[in-house]
Amino acid sequence: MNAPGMPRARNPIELWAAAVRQAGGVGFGLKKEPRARQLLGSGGGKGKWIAADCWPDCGSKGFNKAYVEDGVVVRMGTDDTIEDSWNKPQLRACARGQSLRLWLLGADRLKYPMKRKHWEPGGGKKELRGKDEWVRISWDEALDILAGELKRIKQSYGNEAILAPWVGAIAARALGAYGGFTDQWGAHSTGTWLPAHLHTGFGYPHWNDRFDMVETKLFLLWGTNPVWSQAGLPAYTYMQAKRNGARFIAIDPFYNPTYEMLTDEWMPIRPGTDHALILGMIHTLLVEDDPAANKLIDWDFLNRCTVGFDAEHLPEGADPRDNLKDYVLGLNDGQPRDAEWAAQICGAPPERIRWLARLLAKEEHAAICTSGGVARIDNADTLPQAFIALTAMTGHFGKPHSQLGVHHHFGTNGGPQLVQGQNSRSYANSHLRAPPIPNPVCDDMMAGGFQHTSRKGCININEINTAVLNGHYTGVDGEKVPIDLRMIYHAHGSRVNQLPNTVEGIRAHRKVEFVVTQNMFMNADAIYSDLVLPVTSRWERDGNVCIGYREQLLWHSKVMEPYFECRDDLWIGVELAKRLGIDPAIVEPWSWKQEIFNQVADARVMNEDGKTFEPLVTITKDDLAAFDVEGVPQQGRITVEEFREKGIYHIPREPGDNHGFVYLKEFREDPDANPLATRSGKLEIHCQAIADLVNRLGWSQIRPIPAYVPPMEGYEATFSDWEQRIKGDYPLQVYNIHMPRRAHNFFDNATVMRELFPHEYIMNPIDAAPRGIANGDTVLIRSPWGKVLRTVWVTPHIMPGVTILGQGSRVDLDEETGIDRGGCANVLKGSKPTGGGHIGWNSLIVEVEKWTGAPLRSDVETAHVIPLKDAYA
Ligand SMILES: Nc1nc2c(c(=O)[nH]1)N[C@H]1C(S)=C(S)[C@@H](COP(=O)(O)OP(=O)(O)OC[C@H]3O[C@@H](n4cnc5c(=O)[nH]c(N)nc54)[C@H](O)[C@@H]3O)O[C@H]1N2
Ligand SMILES: Nc1nc2c(c(=O)[nH]1)N[C@H]1C(S)=C(S)[C@@H](COP(=O)(O)OP(=O)(O)OC[C@H]3O[C@@H](n4cnc5c(=O)[nH]c(N)nc54)[C@H](O)[C@@H]3O)O[C@H]1N2
Ligand code: SF4
Ligand SMILES: [Mo]
Repeated sequence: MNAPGMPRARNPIELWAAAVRQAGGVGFGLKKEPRARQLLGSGGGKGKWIAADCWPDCGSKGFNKAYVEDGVVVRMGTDDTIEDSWNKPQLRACARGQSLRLWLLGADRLKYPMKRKHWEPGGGKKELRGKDEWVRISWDEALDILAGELKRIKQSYGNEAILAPWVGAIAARALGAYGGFTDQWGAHSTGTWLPAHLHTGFGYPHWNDRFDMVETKLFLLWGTNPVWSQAGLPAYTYMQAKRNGARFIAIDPFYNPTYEMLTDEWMPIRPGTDHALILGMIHTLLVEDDPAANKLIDWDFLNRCTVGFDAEHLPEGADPRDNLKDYVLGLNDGQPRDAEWAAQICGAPPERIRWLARLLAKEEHAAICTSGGVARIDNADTLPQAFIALTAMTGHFGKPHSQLGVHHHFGTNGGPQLVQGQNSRSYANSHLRAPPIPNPVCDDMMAGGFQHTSRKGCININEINTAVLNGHYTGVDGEKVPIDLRMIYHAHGSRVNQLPNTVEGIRAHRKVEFVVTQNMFMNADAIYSDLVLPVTSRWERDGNVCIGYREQLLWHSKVMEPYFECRDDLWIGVELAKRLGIDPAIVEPWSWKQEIFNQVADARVMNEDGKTFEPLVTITKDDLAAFDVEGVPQQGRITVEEFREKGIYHIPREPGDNHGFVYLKEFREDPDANPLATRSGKLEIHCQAIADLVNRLGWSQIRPIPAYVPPMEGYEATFSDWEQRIKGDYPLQVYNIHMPRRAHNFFDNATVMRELFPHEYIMNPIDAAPRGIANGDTVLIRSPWGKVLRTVWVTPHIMPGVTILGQGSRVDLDEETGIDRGGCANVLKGSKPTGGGHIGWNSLIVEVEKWTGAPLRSDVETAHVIPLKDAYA
């Protein structure tokens, strides 16, 4: 599908999709292109190829190599360590990974420690944060300032006054030993799937093995875009299924490049209305099912393996009215959730809804593949239960070639990790595997900090900025908990930019007494700080070990010397500990080099029997001496040197081997002998645990069954009068997808990526024309929360009434007008908590107008417009 009137070269989808096709679908590895031969060639002979890490939070993992000549990285390459085959595919890098050199060595890379010119202890002209000049200082001065402010604030206000949820595992050790800090909880990425994975019995990871999956006959790609947001093997697996004749149907407001590559049909629906669509499908099946004839519903599975579908199968003590069947048929309130009702909300015609329901129910081998994006919606707390109900009633759990798959981060390939090692794919989790140092302020972390049971010293991510500004946050029982935050310590994040309500976030940053950012880049956190600490990238450290997907382990080596005066996070942690009077060995019990060698030694690979594991590497005494580390010799599959030299190990696979996996197979066969970890032991369509969690917090009240609750800022909210269908002040929906040119803030300043993928606001011609907006115009986007300028891409790839502003672009706020010229999605997003404490990024409403002021300059021209001039002059 091409956008009429679109110059091809300016259409990011076309470019991206073309890149995928040329690369054979493997996430933009450039192997088959002439340019790729240059990239993968010998590199000229003088230098050497080094396995070079790529560690953004990109939802995926590609293998990168850097060609280094005289200590300088001159080109990038990817996985050519094996012949490419479906049984054992290369782990190719995507376009972002291949631009890493340009991004990492770009103009906004931090080089020296800096302080804000008008900073003084206690803040000093705090309102100048983000506008002040920068002064280059020594590391000694920088670390003395940091330790001095930590001491002063701890003494005056206590450790709770230190807000440091993103400080990273290393500094967290120092701060933990120093008495702790205030932390955060709540799901960014998974939306409402996280509580669902914990409480409904539908856990994570849950995908079937890829060899199973390619035999699937029907895929509903339901709000997922792995070609952009989980680049690499997921899309490759889908391509194999397509070659096997599978049919693909897209259900999404946006006709994205994954769908361009795979789908036969596109069913546009509005953001945040999937729940209504599912209920309409369930209604269709309930009224059309004939157990004697068409067998649309798998009653056997529903009755044996789930609770909550009908009144006869409820958990003990449940209100008999709380069952999905009666709710959908409208037996209690006279409102059937039929296809007509659903169509009013989601925008798909009723006959299409019924068609889709029948198609899914009749296909023996079907899969619903969806994403966190669909659940990053206000009030979507029971949406996952609706997906579970639909999958269960159509008989697609626990059977070969059938499944419900959510999040493509490690999918589309489920089952036990076949090559086991550290998961340090992204910046957040590279650390020493030493026993953690407890944080005395925040007493209790569950599920990796996403969910809290007592939430002492721990603020929901929606309330971070308001807690700073208003001095309180919501406790576990919905109560107001007072807090007096005086300092913000940033590392491993871009929180000003990536949390809701960036303008409010800037105000919060100007309120506290001290802000420090420890990063590689002058990101928005650094801009609004008093002190900036430049850190080394993973290219400048003693390597990293990391799992790929289920079948690969990667070992990246040091690529270059530390850039200018950049120092490792580990070194900074140690120096900070010394100044705080803490034993530095608490932060660094052993060296990073030793840690990495330990990780290599501990790596395990599954044997052909599909049950036992053996060490991946053989280690000799000579190896220990050569690497100058401690350890014990061991026998494994490959030599240390081979692993280091290649940088990647792939386990051999073939169809029918002992590594296959079908999620919930044993449970389906015998649910009583294989109960799930839920209150009922069954899959919970009726899930009291989720209702309790949400209702206790008090931001909203929900039923234990998947009853539809409109989002606070969803389609319904675009009307001032829903009954009469009269549009309100914000008549359009906007939502934030994860865009190809960057991973959040990562890569966003690589000019080549800016050139390829301009950061445009996406809208349909039907919405643009009456507003006098043409493709390429600059437009002003207004939400109830803020204003953003962007160049517009007018295209039928997005459905009418819905618009897209990709997330991750750095804020560039004009303080006089309050307008953001950077296109930061969070300027449009309010920080209103919802449900179980996730963030509803994809439920937003706006109005758009043509901008009559000076048009925006191109993304490429503005790549490095950052306040650095004073520091480096
Ligand atoms: N390039 C790139 N890749 C990334 C990231 C990045 O920043 N850039 N970030 C990574 C991270 S941390 C995460 S959490 C993941 C996120 O990855 P996902 O959770 O998959 O989210 P997106 O890629 O934003 O959106 C996926 C698809 O969902 C659709 N969609 C959004 N809302 C709705 C809805 O309400 N209903 C329906 N039916 N469809 C909807 C979008 O149009 C899009 O086609 O991406 C990861 N990968
Ligand atoms: N509006 C809107 N906002 C969103 C989303 C959305 O869909 N819409 N998506 C949300 C999601 S899913 C996520 S996961 C978050 C991500 O939000 P963040 O995690 O805050 O964003 P990143 O840009 O990935 O931040 C990572 C930072 O770590 C730095 N870094 C990398 N390596 C190191 C290191 O070794 N040491 C140190 N000290 N720093 C390092 C990088 O330079 C970068 O600045 O954004 C969320 N924000
Ligand atoms: S950005 Fe992600 S998918 Fe792309 S090369 Fe880097 S790790 Fe791989
Ligand atoms: Mo995420």
